[in-house]
Amino acid sequence: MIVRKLEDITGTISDVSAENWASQRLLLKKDGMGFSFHDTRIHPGTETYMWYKNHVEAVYCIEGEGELEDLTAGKKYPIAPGTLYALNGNEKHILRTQTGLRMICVFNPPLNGNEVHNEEGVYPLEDSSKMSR
Ligand code: 9YT
Repeated sequence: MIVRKLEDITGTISDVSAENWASQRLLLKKDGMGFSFHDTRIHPGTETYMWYKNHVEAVYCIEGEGELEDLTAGKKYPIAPGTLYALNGNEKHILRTQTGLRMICVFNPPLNGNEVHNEEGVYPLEDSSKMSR
């Protein structure tokens, strides 16, 4: 059995940051569960383009508000606590938030832990740093 707290992974390989978000990865591939499990905070005033071409991902919002745009289907969805979206078709998408978001994310196949800085399929918008915060 694995029992883990956020404080246990602070400052470890499982505590990762990118320009628009920070992700604390509570379960990784090495844990042998078949998925990875992340507590991710999307920073306020950001717009993030993502394309997980090698993974499926389920994302459950627990804090904040935002908007998800499915670029593959051409649809937009409001995101708020209690909303889940599942990328079951490798959809290219954009996540926008003014308030910031806290999301629980599950990836299959599981991440190893160090994908953030060279993560294949994740391409933040080039001008996202110019947005107001
Ligand atoms: C919602 C989302 O996909 N955010 C990007 C971070 C990702 N969840 C990760 O690598 O932890």
